[in-house]
Amino acid sequence: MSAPPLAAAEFLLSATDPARIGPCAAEAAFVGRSNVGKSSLLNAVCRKDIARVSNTPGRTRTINVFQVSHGRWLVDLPGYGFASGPQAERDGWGPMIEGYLTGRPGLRMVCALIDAKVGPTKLDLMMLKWLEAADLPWRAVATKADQVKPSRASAQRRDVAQALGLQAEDLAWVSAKDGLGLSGLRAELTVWLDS
Ligand SMILES: Nc1nc2c(ncn2[C@@H]2O[C@H](COP(=O)(O)OP(=O)(O)OP(=O)(O)O)[C@@H](O)[C@H]2O)c(=O)[nH]1
Ligand SMILES: [Mg+2]
Repeated sequence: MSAPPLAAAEFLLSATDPARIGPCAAEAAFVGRSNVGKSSLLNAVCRKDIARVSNTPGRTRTINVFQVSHGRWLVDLPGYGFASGPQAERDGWGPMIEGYLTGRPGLRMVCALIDAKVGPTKLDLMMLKWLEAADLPWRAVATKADQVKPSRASAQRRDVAQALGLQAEDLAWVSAKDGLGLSGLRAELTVWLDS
């Protein structure tokens, strides 16, 4: 049976303790630094405003689960790097996100969001290393691509990909604002949730 469209997604639950989130068949999560556009991207792929968005970094403070169909979830996570400085770097992204990511057997894909214009920060690179070490599948997604001048876009995509050790075509290049790249990402999400 093929999965229903992502537009069927509805808010299911919020949690701060990942151990209290029950099992599911398949889920895909959005991670990235505060303000990179995780909640906006979730809304954009679902074509509805279900996740809360804000100009202020640190908007999403809990693990927020959206159900596409029974047991098939999209998960919006709090951002990292909000409190900057050496302490924050040592702390990584904290027990909540780490606990979630390591405790989900149904986690099919981690969409790792990177700002298309800024490129990967030190914390972004640490996060990817961590995902690799934890043996979790991840997909690099460059957000806010509308903020890169069209004349710079292909060079910037190549540079950001290179900084991540990827080829340009292995870096999804999306904008929640103008819809760039969303249909491809929707198709991927549907496949992951269907598996
Ligand atoms: N230009 C542009 N702005 C965007 C895009 N996506 C998100 N934004 C803006 O970026 C800001 C942060 O967006 P959020 O979706 O709340 O970011 P987040 O990663 O969920 O942030 P936290 O929940 O704090 O971790 C908001 O002001 C959004 O309007 C995009 O594709 N293009
Ligand atoms: Mg958010």
